[in-house]
Amino acid sequence: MFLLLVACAADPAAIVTDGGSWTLELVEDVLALQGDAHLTVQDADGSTATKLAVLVTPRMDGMVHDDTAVDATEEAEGTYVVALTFSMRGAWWLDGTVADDARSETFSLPVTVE
Ligand SMILES: [Cu+2]
Repeated sequence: MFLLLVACAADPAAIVTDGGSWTLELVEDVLALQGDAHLTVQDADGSTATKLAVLVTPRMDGMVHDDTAVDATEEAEGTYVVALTFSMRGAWWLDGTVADDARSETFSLPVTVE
């Protein structure tokens, strides 16, 4: 009998904000030390989520870097772009908040910086 091992694709999983209102996905497979990250955001019903305030703070497990929160801007409907600078390569998290007029929810999205 064959055991088929399927490698995990680099395609990052979609992340749901802690209140369940929005689903975020990173467009890029990996991020550069400096550059734009694009996040697509959907409502709970799967429709494009527009006019949100999205704030992103890079974080690395077990390390202290001088990382500050950066506002994302809506580049296209439901796609938010944020200019990030990472101080080293490796496994990072994009911690952040998504908010509309009624609520604010948090997320943590794993990313690889090369
Ligand atoms: Cu580090």
